[in-house]
Amino acid sequence: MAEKKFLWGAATASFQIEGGVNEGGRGPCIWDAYCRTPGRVANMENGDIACDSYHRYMEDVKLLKELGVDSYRFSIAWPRIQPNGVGEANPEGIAYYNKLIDALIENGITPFVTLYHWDLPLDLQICHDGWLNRSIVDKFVEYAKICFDNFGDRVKHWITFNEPWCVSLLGYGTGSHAPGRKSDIEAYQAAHNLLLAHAYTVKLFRENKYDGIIGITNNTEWKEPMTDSADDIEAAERAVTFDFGWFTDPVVFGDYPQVMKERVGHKMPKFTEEEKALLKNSVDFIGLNHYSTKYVSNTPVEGCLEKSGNIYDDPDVYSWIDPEWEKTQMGWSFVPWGLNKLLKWIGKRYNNIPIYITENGCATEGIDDDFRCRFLTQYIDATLEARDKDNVNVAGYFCWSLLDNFEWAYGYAKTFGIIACSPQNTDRVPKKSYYTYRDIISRNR
Ligand code: GBH
Repeated sequence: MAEKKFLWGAATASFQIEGGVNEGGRGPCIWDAYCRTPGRVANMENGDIACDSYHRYMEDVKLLKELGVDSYRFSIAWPRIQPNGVGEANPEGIAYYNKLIDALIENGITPFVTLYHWDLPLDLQICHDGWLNRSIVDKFVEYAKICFDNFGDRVKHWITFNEPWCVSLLGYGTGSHAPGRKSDIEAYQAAHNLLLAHAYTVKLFRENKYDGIIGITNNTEWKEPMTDSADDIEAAERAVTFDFGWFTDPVVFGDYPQVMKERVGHKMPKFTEEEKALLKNSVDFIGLNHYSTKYVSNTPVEGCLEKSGNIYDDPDVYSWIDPEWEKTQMGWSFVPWGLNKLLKWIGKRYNNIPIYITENGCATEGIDDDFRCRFLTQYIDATLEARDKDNVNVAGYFCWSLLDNFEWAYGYAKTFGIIACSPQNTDRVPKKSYYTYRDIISRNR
């Protein structure tokens, strides 16, 4: 099933770019409500306008074409398809994505579609407890079926979930993302239902014989052992396993990682034998979102980060950030070799399964974004080295992001785009890195 051609791409997500929140019959989502809750999002910014891609999507397609990408990763807003999360498909929502998909294909760009990038229909949260309620599994499968039936003739690359780690841990564990809950139990419960929704969606996809490939996108930093002591090596392994293995072991091996069951199993729901069988090998590829690296040790070291006092501490490790490392606008460290090591780790643990880097990039200021030019160049070098020297099965690379957009709790202050854009001025202005990325693509093709 895996394709041979390396896909060069750029990525976005519906809530972060579309705007038009009250148009085309779209219902409200949990982020619309979260943005209106004081103290949640910087400057109380919201997604009402964002990049206005709901109206200006043809400009996005044109810029993608000039960039020379093979593929565009975008997400479908569930509340455009089913305004309340259940029932008949909304024809205007279907029409919007039909137009986008057709425009991409006419321009030779492969659509790579995420079904869920965090914009849960609000009604499902308020009246049904969102990802905490097992009933969401069937609801998600119904939504996915509408998408497969309407777009599957042209879309051959599907991602069920973007970063279920963020949905669970940030949404239900620490509360820094919508719906803003703070409970370990809820985070593990949400994770469980996300994984089951993934498994039943893939079951449907395969049983109904839709044409194409389907996977999940998971995120993690690389965790480098602080020293070569056995304890630190194990701590680093444990940290990556808690982040990435939490959602990747189940979809490849059929269950949560052993180390999680041993340490936090009392807080986690368990899969039945039937669910395990369904989860096992429920991906054709793994999507990886990767941004940064930290050192990890088993015992505290001078200058290490404070513990968080919440679910973040569950891996029971200490993190240390090298002060010498360059930092992005988010404060995240620029460490390209971390991606190289992570790709090798994933390839080894998951039997050389195909990997798409579905997001990589950085926040930095300005149009003359030399920092981003270096960032992309070096992270792409690290990617191609893993593929060519270490035979890791990397099948594509998507830059995050095509546009400056709504950066969740940070609002519009953090800019990840290779093209400038803001709600105040939605004209698109390519940055220096847009041209650098264009050159990288044309050179490596
Ligand atoms: C992705 O999430 C999202 O998919 C995307 O929508 C978003 O715009 C993009 O990244 C940029 O943020 O605070 O040093 O401990 C990012 C997932 C998870 C990456 C937490 C950073 C913690 C770094 N993030 N991780 S740190």
